[in-house]
Amino acid sequence: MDEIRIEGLEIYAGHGVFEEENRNGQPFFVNAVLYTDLRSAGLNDDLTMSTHYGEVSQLIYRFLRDNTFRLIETAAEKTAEKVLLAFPLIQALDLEISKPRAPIGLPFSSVSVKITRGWKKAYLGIGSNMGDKKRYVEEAVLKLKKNPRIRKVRTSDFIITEPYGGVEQDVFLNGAIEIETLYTPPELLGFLQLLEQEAGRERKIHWGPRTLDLDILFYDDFISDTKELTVPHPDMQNRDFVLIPLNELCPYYEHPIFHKSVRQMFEERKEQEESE
Ligand code: A4P
Ligand code: MG
Repeated sequence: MDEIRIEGLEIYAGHGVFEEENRNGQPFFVNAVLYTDLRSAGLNDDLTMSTHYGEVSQLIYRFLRDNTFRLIETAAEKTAEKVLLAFPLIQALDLEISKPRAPIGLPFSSVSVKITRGWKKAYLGIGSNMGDKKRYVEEAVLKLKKNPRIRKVRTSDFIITEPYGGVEQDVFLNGAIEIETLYTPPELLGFLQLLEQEAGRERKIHWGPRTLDLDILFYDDFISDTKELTVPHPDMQNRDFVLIPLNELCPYYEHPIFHKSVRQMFEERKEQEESE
């Protein structure tokens, strides 16, 4: 991806663990690399199609001058999020904050932290088979859309599906959702579980009836196999209620372990069903 670079932005500010640092202040230096597509702006000579590096610099400058953090880690984390939320064309950024006069008591030239943060694409499975299913699902989508750390929410059609997994229960309303998010995978899971709780979800029977179920199907090319978080979803290739809506949203998306597209998994599942 193309880059806009800001180097050596100097800010006199009060970040530090010691009270004198907060009181007296000292110089900090920021380097930022903004990852963004510059093609249209370049071809059209039009600033509105790009991100104004002056405005980004001003925002970083004011934010770090007007707030006080103990750690430069926190200063970097908060500044990165501020920039990503304020400038939607920036897909990701590297942010480095250095502190050349940190109270170390030894000769050194500088200490710094550098982080990379950005919007990550994720796919969610959503299902309901209790009460007003349509309302539970619609409310969840609305809450995803309202969260500032989630954007570009796109939903599949919602389909009625027979219960899978052997538990006798009502039919499900199922769908898939594409998002971009600033959350890490565990943070995203935490937010989805909050939405489940708000829908009055009770965990009684494994694979049993539920007002709302939200699963992370894919998160970028992230792979995890802990009990708390298994991504990609370990059983997706066997589930029509996942593959049908997912194939509608992202047929060419590649499974990071099987290295198969969603369409391929969907076709293979159909073949398997036909031979059963
Ligand atoms: N967890 C691990 N990985 C993930 C992930 N990728 N996304 C953990 C979300 N959660 C994940 O889930 C149990 C634990 O899974 C959580 O604590 C989380 O840390 P749960 O939602 O409390 O329990 P569950 O839903 O009963 O179990 P599970 O294994 O999540 O079931 P599924 O896979 O959600 O399947 N039939 C139809 N037609 N449509 C359905 O939607 N859903 C299920 C439930 C069964 N049959 C269905 C449908
Ligand atoms: Mg679940």
